Amino acid sequence: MKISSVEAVPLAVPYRRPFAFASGVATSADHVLVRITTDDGLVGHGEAPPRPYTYGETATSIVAVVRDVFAPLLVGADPFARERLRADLARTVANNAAKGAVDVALWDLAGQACGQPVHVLLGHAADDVAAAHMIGLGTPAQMVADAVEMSDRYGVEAFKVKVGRDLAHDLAAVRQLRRELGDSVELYADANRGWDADTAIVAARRLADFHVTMLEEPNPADDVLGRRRIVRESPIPIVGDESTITLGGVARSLLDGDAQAISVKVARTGFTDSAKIVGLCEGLGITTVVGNQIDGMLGTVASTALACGQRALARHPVEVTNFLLMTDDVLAEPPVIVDGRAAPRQAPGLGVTIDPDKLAHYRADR
Ligand code: MUC
Ligand code: MG
Repeated sequence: MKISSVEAVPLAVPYRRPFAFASGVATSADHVLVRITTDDGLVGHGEAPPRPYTYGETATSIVAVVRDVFAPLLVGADPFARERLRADLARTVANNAAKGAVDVALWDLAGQACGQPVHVLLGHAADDVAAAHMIGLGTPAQMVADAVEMSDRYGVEAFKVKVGRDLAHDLAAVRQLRRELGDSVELYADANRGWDADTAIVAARRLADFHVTMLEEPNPADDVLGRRRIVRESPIPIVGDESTITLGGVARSLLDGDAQAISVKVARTGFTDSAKIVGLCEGLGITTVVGNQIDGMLGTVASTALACGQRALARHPVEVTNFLLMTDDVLAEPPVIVDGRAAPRQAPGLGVTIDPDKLAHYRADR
């Protein structure tokens, strides 16, 4: 089996409302659909969400690097030779989301070729996982309303609360969330580098008072000594996300004392490097959690497959609900969250079908 074509299709699907966080705001799903076709007619899919505030990529840059740089390396290659292709792609630095989408599409193909779902190929650790919901920045009342809806409608009991602006405002939101949701739900926080080290240390102590379990990216990790000071003084673990986006980056961050847990995202490390990161962390006794890059529906299906494939990831609630912001998508069937849990698809590969009419409607290069 050989790869016969690689496409990168920019999409534009409106959100119900913007999703805000300390480093940016997303107003629509302007993701890039990567489609890899083989000479025997299989089609693998991956989704790259452009996050300029995190990786410097835009939809235009993702389309260009996939079409102009990666496609010539992929066409004619064996899609099972993922390690060779990974090395070929690695000759181009960065472009994390573009590489992640290519890797996801290759695993989708491998699963289809073997007649097995991706989570089974990855190790089939769980039949489903608890879902966690990311609450975007807003007024305390808006943030509580979002969480209550997710709890009442979908049974979600774990929430990652965006923080990282004015501390009094953040603490007011967390206080109200804890009061409305009760003690049994898990709250953890993500500042997306919004604070300086001194503010972050105060914040970590105050968040711990509300039984917040972890704090992600409190300040820029490049503030090297400041970050180490936070890690030393925080009563709750500091999670690396945008400062730990590659296998080597995770290793360096852990050795330098920049983070005590790692957020793993299919959207930037695909299945291949996500599994390598999980293995590295498992060996070191470091917690890994599946994060959400404001994934669309395809990315959500992939994140669920990863979590259900790896034991270390299946243990913690998995961030798989933010596709609900989308008014629609190109997938024929949206992901499903029931009783606070997400299950992987049972069909071979990722088990997704692209609706051709929706693709025609939402493609941004018409
Ligand atoms: C997160 O966990 O930081 C926001 C930007 C991005 O790339 O991912 C999200 C969520
Ligand atoms: Mg984060």
